[in-house]
Amino acid sequence: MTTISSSAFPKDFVWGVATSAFQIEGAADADGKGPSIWDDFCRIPGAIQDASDGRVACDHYQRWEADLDLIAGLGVAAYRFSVSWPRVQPLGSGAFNEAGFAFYERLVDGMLARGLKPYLTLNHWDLPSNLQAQGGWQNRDTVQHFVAYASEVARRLGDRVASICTHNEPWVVAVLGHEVGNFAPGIKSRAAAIQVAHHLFLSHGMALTAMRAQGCKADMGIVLNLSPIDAASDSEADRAAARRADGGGLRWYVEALLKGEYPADVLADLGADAPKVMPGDMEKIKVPMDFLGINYYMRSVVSAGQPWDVKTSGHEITDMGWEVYPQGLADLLLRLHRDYSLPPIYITENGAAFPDQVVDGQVHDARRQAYIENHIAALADAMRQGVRVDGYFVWSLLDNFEWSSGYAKRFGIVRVDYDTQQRTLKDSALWYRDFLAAQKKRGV
Ligand code: IFM
Repeated sequence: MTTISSSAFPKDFVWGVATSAFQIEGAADADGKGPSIWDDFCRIPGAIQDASDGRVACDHYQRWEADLDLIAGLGVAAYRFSVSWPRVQPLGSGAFNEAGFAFYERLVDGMLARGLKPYLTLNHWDLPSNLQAQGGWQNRDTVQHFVAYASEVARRLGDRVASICTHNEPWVVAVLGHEVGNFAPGIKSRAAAIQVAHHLFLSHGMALTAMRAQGCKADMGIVLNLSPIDAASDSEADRAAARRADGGGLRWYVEALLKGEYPADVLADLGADAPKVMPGDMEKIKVPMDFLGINYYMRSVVSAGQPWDVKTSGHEITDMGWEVYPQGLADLLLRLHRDYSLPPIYITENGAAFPDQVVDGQVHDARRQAYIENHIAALADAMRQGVRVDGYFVWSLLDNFEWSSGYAKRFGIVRVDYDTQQRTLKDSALWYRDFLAAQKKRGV
C-alpha cells in the first residue's frame, strides 16, 4: 500500500463522501413524489440484474438523521447528495411539491447543524417520467424545464449549499441511457444519445446563468466521468481507435463545456448523427464554471480489433469487472491540466465494489481500503505536479442501488444490511476516518 505524504493536501482541501437520491432514499412515492424514469426502468423484466428497484433502497428518506450523524462521525467536511427532481416537482414542470422540498430543507439544515458542507447535485439521472413521456432529454423543451427546476432549487436552498452541480455524468445519461440502452430510459440510438448530450450541456449552461442571475452564490459546475484512454498496443490501428474513443468519451464533453466547441474529428465521425445545434447554443454552454467535478474509477484500454480483455492487465479487478489502476487518476489529471485551461477540480467520486463479508459484525474490506488509499496517493502525486484539486469524495458512503446491477454490487464504505437497514462501518470507513483525523491533527 502507498503512503500518502503528510503535506500533500492543503489546509482547506475538502474531504467528503457521496451518494445519490435514487440509490439511497427509497420512499418512491411518499409525500407526493412523482415517478422517475428509473422507477419505470426497474419494472422492465431483465433490466436489473437482481430484479430489484429503488422503492426502499437504504430507506434514507426516513433514516436521514442517523445517516448524517454517521457522516459527521467520519470527520469529513462535506457530503455530496442529489435532489430527486420528481420528489420536488412530480411532473418535471408546473407545480412544486412542498413536502418534497421540506425533506431537502431538513437534510441541508441537518448537514449545517453538524458542520457538514452540502454539495448538491440537481440531476443524478432520475428524470421525472412525465418528461420522458414527452421525449425526455431528446426533447429540447426539457432544457427549459430543467432550468426552471434548477432555479427553484437555488431559490430555496442556494443560500445554504456550498456547491451546485447540474448533471452527474452526462456520458452515462446519453450513452448508457440512449445508445447502449442498459440504463434508463433504455433507448438504443446513437443519434438520440448525441442529441441528449447536447441538451444536457445546454441545460447546464443555461441553468448556471439563471441561478447566478438570481443571486445564488454557491459554487456551480458539472460532474463528468472521465478515464485516460490508452491504446492496447503501439500499432497505428490501436492508436487511432484510442484517439477516436478519447474523442467520443472525453474531448466531446470537456471541449463543449470548456471551449464551447465540438471536436471536428468527432463531428466528422458522427456524420448524420451529429446533434442539432441552434445558433447561440455553444455560447450558452461554455459559461465559466466554478469547478469541474471528475468521477474516476478506471482507465480505458482500446484496441482496433477484439475488445481489450481486462484480465490480461495483470492488475486487480473489482466486482464490476473494472481494472484497479490508480496511476490513471494522475495520468488523467495531468493530461487535462496540460491540454485545457481548467477551473478548480474536485474528485467527486472514487471508490470500488467488492464482495464483502460480515465476520463477527465487522467487514474487513482491505481491497476497498487499498483502492481508496492508493487513489488518494495518485491524486497527491498529480497535485504535487501542479494540478489544482480542491476536494475528494469517496463513492459511496453506503452500499446502495447500483443501477442495472441492483443491490448485487457493494460500493459503500458503510455496509447496509438490506433486511434490517442496519449500517456497519467497514474497515475502509474506519481507515478514512483515521486518515482524516491525522490530516486534521497536523493542522491541515
Ligand atoms: O453508482 C454510480 C454512481 O451513481 C455514478 N458514478 C458511478 C457509480 C458506480 O458505478
